[in-house]
Amino acid sequence: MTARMLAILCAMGGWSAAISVPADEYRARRAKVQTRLAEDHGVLVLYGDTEDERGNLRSRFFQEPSFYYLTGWVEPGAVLLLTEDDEYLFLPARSEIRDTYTGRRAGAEDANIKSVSGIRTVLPASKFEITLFQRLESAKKIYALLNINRTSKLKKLVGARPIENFAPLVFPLRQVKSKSELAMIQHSIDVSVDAHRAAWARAASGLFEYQIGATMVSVYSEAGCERSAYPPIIGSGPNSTVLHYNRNDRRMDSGDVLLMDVAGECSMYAADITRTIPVSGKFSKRQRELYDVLLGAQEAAIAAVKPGMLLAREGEKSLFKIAVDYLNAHGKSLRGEPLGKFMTHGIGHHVGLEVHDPGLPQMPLEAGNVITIEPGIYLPEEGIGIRIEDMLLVTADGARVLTGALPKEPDAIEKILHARKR
Ligand SMILES: [Mn+2]
Repeated sequence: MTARMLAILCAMGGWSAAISVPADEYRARRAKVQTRLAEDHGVLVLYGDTEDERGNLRSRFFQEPSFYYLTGWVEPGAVLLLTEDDEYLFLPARSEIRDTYTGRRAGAEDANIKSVSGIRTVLPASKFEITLFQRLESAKKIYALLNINRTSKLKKLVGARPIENFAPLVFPLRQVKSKSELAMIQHSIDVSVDAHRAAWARAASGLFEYQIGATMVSVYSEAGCERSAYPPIIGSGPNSTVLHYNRNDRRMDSGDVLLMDVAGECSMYAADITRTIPVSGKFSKRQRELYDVLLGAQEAAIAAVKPGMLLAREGEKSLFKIAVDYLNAHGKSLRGEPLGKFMTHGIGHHVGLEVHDPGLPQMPLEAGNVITIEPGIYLPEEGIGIRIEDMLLVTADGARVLTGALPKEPDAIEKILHARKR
């Protein structure tokens, strides 16, 4: 879906219908987990986040991603209990005082709670313990996401019974994106591309990095996205060489490159996009030379993406190695060193409900994965850092670039910068 189609749908009031995961899909995800639970007579206890954990004063409440993946439930304090043949959602008791602060929250006693939640049995949180113990009578295993706070809470309840990590069951499911997830990811990408274009239109010497940040965040906020997928990284000149620079408080100079690693999270799904442009509108000879090498490395890695390849640093299937080999074979530092060692981070990661979605680098890619390919070279001595980051959908026999609407060829970038009204 294009940004324009989406804007039309929004104007028609069709937003939530166009961009959401159907209730059936959440049920199907739980059913997949239940198949696994049936195999080893397991019970899953999944705690949603509470407001104490995530809802501090600086951020609104956001649901724990795997909990959200299986339920779509966005209110705090819920617990999911899944057995091979049953499902329960436990909700905190409603409180009128709390509701005056937060607005009315759902409660287990609500008449429509089954259809609102899509879960077969919804009970008040006070029924959690007794229900868990009933279901544990015939169970052999307890699965939970291992997290210090939540695991200790559960351990107190179940005593000596061992708790198994749920992550290896749910993470592989989350790694393969559905059609509806891909539509939501594409929407996050489209509005983030718009944010980059707005930044390009504004970038100029004399401006502070945070002003570029303000412009970018406002674009995806205007589009209804709930937050940045990660703190915007806007590094000019020497700051472009700092990988997770996010103070964004330097005034830009005309000879700088400007590295922008910025994207929104919309309807819970993240984007992750980096481009590097010349503040003046034209790359210097050296900047252009390095940019061309890095783009070549990125294109070599992208061309190699297909099921079976790895994000890992080692091995013959390593996409990282393809990029580094290319860097080593092209261009040099001022001291004559090959450029590979200046790529000081990994080649990419999975993206989804989290910007760094679950996925171990040594796990072979499979169709349906959404990943980044983001080589970078960072030369502090020259004050030049360049990263180009695209998002890709791994397909049956290759990959499709999802962020292709944002140019990365240096001529195309310069042309757009040149056309700015000044
Ligand atoms: Mn990234």
